[in-house]
Amino acid sequence: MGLFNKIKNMFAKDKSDESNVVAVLDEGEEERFEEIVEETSKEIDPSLKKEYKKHKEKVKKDEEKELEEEKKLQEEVKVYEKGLTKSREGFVSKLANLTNKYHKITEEYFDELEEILIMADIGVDTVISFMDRLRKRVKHENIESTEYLKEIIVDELFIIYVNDSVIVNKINFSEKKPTVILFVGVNGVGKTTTIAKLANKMIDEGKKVKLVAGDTFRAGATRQLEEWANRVGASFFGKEEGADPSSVIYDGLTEALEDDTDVVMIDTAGRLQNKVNLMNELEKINRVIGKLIPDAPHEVLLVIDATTGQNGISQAVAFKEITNITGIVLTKLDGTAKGGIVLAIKEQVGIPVKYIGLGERKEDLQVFDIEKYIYGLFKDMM
Ligand SMILES: Nc1nc2c(ncn2[C@@H]2O[C@H](COP(=O)(O)OP(=O)(O)OP(=O)(O)O)[C@@H](O)[C@H]2O)c(=O)[nH]1
Ligand SMILES: [Mg+2]
Repeated sequence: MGLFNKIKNMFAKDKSDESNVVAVLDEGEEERFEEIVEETSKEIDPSLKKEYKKHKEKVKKDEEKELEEEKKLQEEVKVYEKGLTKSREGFVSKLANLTNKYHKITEEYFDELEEILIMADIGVDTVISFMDRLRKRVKHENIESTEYLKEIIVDELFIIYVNDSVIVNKINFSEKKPTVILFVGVNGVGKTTTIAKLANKMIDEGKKVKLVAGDTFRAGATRQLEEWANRVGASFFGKEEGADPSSVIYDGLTEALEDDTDVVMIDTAGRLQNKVNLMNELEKINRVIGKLIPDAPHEVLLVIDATTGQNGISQAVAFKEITNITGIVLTKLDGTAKGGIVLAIKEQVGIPVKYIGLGERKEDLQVFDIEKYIYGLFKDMM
């Protein structure tokens, strides 16, 4: 079974199928079954009866847990579906039209397909190597119909992303408290809101989170972070505007070491007009963090705004040169039809996308999951 069908089966479950799985016995049958158990158990050992009851309770609990997890999964899939609406409408509907227009694969078909992929911001180099692979497969597998090729396209897009690598989208939590996460990125990409959303997620998981206002540059930045901390129930550390970011971070981490914080998230200023300055500043910040907690920061997350397209990719390349980025948060995917940027980042930057922002609500920040992403993108084609 191809990937296309696998993903389709994972998320596009027919609800009536689901209820069939849960209710193996219909109501009448279940009652009769209970009666039989009751009758037979009169003659058997009461401890067995107890055992049976225990077993039944466990089955019920497991079923409830499973339903709960299924519900959570469906909710997450919905966030992907909704957040990728623009991309789906822009890119996938074009792909569907192309399939309708050309029933057979021709050079014109390939040309138009290439154009659609480039428009989706998958990145020119990525598209060229993708088209190469596609042409080869069409030749080797003797594919003639564009309808079938649609499935191969989804397969190949997935391959671009996975591409022999192990996909690490998990946060690297430190065994010793606290885990330190540094957020970097240019102005306005969504660093502060991402911190708030991620803090909210971790607090929900029962972690004690502290937000540290390392952006002392922009007026109001410290207060904005403090407000978010209050709103999501995180603790906060900050100083006055214009203070040395490294000193804020040093004192914030000292406090975190004393008050049993699980996760420290550090906001930074994103001005990049001077690369050398930014590099020196980030170096100093890393040094200060390392002085207090030798293996920290445990994550350096670069936030980029998906609506800026290739410009965002250039930012990622620039940041990668000046500091050790461990993951990317791609925000505002809901605001662009160019959702293909996720694939371009993988191929052109080589840093895993760990989270994506699919809207402004706090639950719209999602762990990046390639299968849900592909489903959200291609759902109408499946
Ligand atoms: N639609 C949408 N909007 C988002 C998303 N993430 C962030 N935003 C919005 O982007 C705007 C900028 O967010 P901030 O978090 O202030 O960005 P920042 O990088 O901290 O900005 P500076 O502190 O000025 O450098 C806000 O209006 C956010 O609500 C997202 O995933 N989707
Ligand atoms: Mg900010």
